[in-house]
Amino acid sequence: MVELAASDVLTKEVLQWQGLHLFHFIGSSCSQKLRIYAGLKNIDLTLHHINLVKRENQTDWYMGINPRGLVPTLIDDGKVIIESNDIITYLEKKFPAPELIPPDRADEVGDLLHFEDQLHLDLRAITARFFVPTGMLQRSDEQLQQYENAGSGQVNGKPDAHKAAELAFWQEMKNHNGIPDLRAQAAVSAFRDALNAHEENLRGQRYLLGDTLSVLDIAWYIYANRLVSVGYPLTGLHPRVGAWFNGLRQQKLFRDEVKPPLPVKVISAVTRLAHRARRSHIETFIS
Ligand SMILES: N[C@@H](CCC(=O)N[C@@H](CS)C(=O)NCC(=O)O)C(=O)O
Repeated sequence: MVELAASDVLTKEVLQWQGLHLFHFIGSSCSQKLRIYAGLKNIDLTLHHINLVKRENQTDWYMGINPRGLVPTLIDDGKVIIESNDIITYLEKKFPAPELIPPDRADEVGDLLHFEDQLHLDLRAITARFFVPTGMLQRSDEQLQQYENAGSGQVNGKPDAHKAAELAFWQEMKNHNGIPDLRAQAAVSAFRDALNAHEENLRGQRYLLGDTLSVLDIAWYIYANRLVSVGYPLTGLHPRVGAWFNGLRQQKLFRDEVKPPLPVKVISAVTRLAHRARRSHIETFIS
């Protein structure tokens, strides 16, 4: 659980905040996951929008709250919790109903959420390669330097190793002027393998963990949605997963959450067409 120590938090004012506050971004996959979760639970959160396109996540103020400069972040009566899955696990204890993590399978769900989180940089690589134009995401040396220096660099009262992984991701992208083919290939394969496993799971059950909805369905719905948005042939390759995804999409909360605003729709459609014209669309990376 990544609950920050007071010394990790440089923006001290949030330590005095009362109630539940969520820092999020409209188009961020982890924020979408959390908003669906909170919606299903009817949890009343004060939302604070952090615009990633305007790099509001890299201001000293926000890096002083989340030393990784990532969304989401939860503040609960001055407690600062980062990492979407940790936030969900925390909220599940505070708001047990309706149950979205069966208590008798909490460890198993923890492992499966950890696995899901491990794929997050793969999702980002796929997004950066196939969903948005490279220039929109590229970081300059100056921005990387600023990111490196901002915030306490600590979580749980200790130096944070994860920041180096973030820096490595953006540095690699900068060095290659985008996501290199091999990186894209590895990311697509990682998702294909995981979805093949879900295809097997769904052979005899309605949802990923059994016959009732759980946080895993929410988390993987968001991943599946992003993959579908970039042209991954979900139903063609994994028909049961495709049917599960379309079933969840029938629910208003799930459907509305992933509806992209018009400018994003246009930009991603143009990016997709450009990749197709160059024959470098996602399907060419499926081995
Ligand atoms: N493992 C983290 C990942 C958080 C993350 O990478 N968030 C993305 C949005 S989905 C972000 O804030 N990116 C910042 C950026 O792109 O600069 C979690 O689950 O909360």
